[in-house]
This record gives sequence, structure tokens and C-alpha cells, in this order.
Amino acid sequence: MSQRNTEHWQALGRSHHLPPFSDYKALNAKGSRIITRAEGVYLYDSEGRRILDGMAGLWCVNVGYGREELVEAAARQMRELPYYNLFFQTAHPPALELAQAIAEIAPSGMHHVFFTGSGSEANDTVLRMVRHYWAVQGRPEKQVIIGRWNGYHGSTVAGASLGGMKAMHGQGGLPIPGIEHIDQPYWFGEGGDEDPDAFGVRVANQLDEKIRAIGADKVAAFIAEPIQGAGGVVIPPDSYWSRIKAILAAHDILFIADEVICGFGRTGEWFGSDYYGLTPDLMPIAKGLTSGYLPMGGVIVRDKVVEVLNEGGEFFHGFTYSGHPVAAAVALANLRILQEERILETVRERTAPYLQRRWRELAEHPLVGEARGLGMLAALELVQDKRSRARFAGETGLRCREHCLNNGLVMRAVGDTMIVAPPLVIRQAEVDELIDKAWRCLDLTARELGR
Ligand code: PXG
Repeated sequence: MSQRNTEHWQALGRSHHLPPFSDYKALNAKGSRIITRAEGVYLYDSEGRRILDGMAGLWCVNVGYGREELVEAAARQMRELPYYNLFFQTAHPPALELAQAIAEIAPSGMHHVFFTGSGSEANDTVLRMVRHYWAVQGRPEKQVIIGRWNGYHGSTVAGASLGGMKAMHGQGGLPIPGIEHIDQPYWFGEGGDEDPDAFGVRVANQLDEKIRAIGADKVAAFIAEPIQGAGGVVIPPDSYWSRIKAILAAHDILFIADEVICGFGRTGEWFGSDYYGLTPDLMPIAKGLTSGYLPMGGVIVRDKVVEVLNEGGEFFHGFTYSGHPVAAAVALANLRILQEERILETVRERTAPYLQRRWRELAEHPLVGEARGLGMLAALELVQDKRSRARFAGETGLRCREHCLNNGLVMRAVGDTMIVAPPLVIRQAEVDELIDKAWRCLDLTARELGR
């Protein structure tokens, strides 16, 4: 019998596993890091190393690891009703009660939820739902959805098409027809010498220009993350969302706020849309809905859209695992934890201000051109030259990420942008540890570069 150790699992990976977003040859030469368990904000790997999880898994473990209440909720529901579907005029209590609980925390005027298994499926759902919405009203030519370059909306065909990741578009013939992109509000990377607010207005105006170029009679919707996550924690200049709101108000199109990362407390509010005062018509959700304990996503839908859907006959769309009862029971227990432990209040009043204050100290490091953040999201821009904001070639982030992992910290690299999105329940002493380790890894990266 084979031994259950690091080499054993790495060999299994090489022989049998095709992991997501991986360069298989490079990974096989090296071997995966094997994570075996987790508690609170810490991961433990197969070498017994303890690693502070600065990414809350993949932006999702909002209430931290090891929450017995979620385990109990899953076990209880599995005994009671492990599976049933929501097709053919049936339903079950966990999905219905979760829909109600989500409606209670959603922005006003949004009272319905369509459940999916993931954020990508949520975005496939919005694509079909917004086109159906216009078709039901006798306007089937309103089809085009406008997204943003470097936005991320998932990895299915619709999700990757709505997103603006050029590397993803380069594989598999994407984007699909009927999707257009405008620039992102990424001042540090693309703003040059322009004042940030002037830049924010200028890129927001691209939405107006794009709608006019296509013709508003052909545009179904605009989709955007309140803050781009996978794109590198891109926090728009203050001017951006108010200008976008004005543009949306001037045109008869739907607005989709992708809340997969910002939802469920990341900004200190329930949704990023609450933080920025946005009024979306549809909100894709996932990740923090269950704190990642089980896969689940959904779309929260504004009443005016539901009213049209109600007149549209059958909506031919849904998944075997839409509203899965065990995932729904876990999501309900997760929302209860967020509410009963007043986690959003703590984030707003204490944890986020502390994280953001300490994070800004990293701007003093010679490699850091900008240290930005909002709520429980933060990013560092690694630069060759602080004054000119001259970048590296895109490899420095990976070096830094490697130093972080070897020194007990998960920090994600998006090119040469380092990012964190820790569990919302991280404590002050753990934030201190995160900052100390980040500083040390920046030093190690600088030394490796011969600086
Ligand atoms: N929308 C947004 C805003 C996301 O961040 C999705 C949709 C898709 O969700 P699913 O559940 O289908 O993965 C996401 C997912 C990264 C990374 O490297 C980010 C995501 C997923 C995988 C990796 O930062 N976000």
C-alpha cells in the first residue's frame, strides 16, 4: 500500500489530475503543495507547515475554517433530505428559506433568487435571463451585453466571454457573439499622468460611447464587479461609479453587478452595491454565500425583472444542483453566523480600518509603487521605480508569491500585483502577522532581484 505523504499525493496529481488554471508541464515538474486541513485563518500542508490564508481560500471562506455550525447544518440536512430538485413544480424548505433570507439582506426592490452551483453558472444565467427579459417584451434585438477588459465573470463559455481576460479569450474561440468590452477603471496601471478622478470619468464615459455606437435598442445590459477581484483588486476612482450610474440612468438597459467576490461582507456591507450605492437589476452571487463550505451560487433579481419573467412563459434554464438542499442549509447557517456574530459591523468598525492602516505601511517598501485597499480587500503594486511607476515584466509577482508560501503566507499574484482578501474574522494579531510576513517576503523578493 502506498504511503500517504507529499510525494504520494504529488504523484497522484501527475498521473491523474488536471487542475484548474494550470500550466501542466511546469506544475508536473514541481508538484503541487498539498493542503490537508485548516482552522480559523490557517491552512496546514502535508509537510506540517502552518500557512496564514491571506486569500480566504479563493475569496470565499468569509467566516473562517473549522465552523462546526456549518458542519452540523450539512449533516442534519443530509439526514433529512440530501437531494431533491426544484424542477417540475416541486421545491424544498432549505432553498425557499434561503431565498427569503437573501431577500432580507439584498438591496431594496430585490426579492427573488435563482440558484446555481457556482458563480460561473450564475453569469450564464444572467446572460440568458437578460436576453429573455427583453425578448418577452417584444424586443429580441436587445441582445448585446457590455463587460469590461480584465473583468472576471467565471470560466464557462458565457462567464469567460462576459469577462475581459484576453488570455482566456485566446483559447476556445471566445468571446461568443454579442458581447462587447470597455476599459477598466485601473488608474495605477492605465491612468498614466491623468488625475485619478478625471481618468475615472473618462473610462466611465466609454460606456456611454459604446451604448451609442451599438445603438441602445441593441444593448441588453452592462455587467461589472463593484471592485474587480481576480483582475487585481481594482478599486475604481471615486468619480467612476457616480458617472456610470448617471449613464445607466440615461439608457434603457439592465445593470448586472457581479457580487461573487464583493458579496457577503467583503466591503463591510452585505454587497459591494450597498457600499457604492448602486441599484443593480441582477446580482450574481457565490463564494461567501456558503463561505465556500459547499459550492453554491445564484442570481438575485430585481422585482421589475421578475414581473416580466412572470409573463414570459417557461424559462428553459436550470441546473441539477440549483438550490441544492445541503448547500442551502449551509448557506443559511453561514448567514446566521454573519448576523449573530455581527461580523459585518466588526469588519466595518475595527478589522477593515486596522487592516487598511497597516497595509498602507507596506507602501514604504522599495518594491511597492502603491498599497491600496478597501474593506477586506487589498493590493500592492510591485514596481521597478516608485516615482515613474515603471513595472517589471510580470514575473516578479510569482517570485513574491513563492516567497510568501515558503514563509507561511498565502498572498495571490496577478501579474506584478500582490493581493489579499483574508477571512472576515481575522484578528488584529493575525493581521500583524500578515503584514510582517508580507514585508519579509517583499525583502526576499528584492534580494532575489539583486536590490
Ligand atoms: N464572478 C466573479 C466576480 C468571480 O470572482 C466568478 C464570477 C466565477 O465563480 P465560480 O464559482 O464559477 O468560480 C468569480 C470567481 C482568482 C480566481 O484567481 C477568482 C475566481 C475564481 C477562480 C480564481 O482570483 N473568481
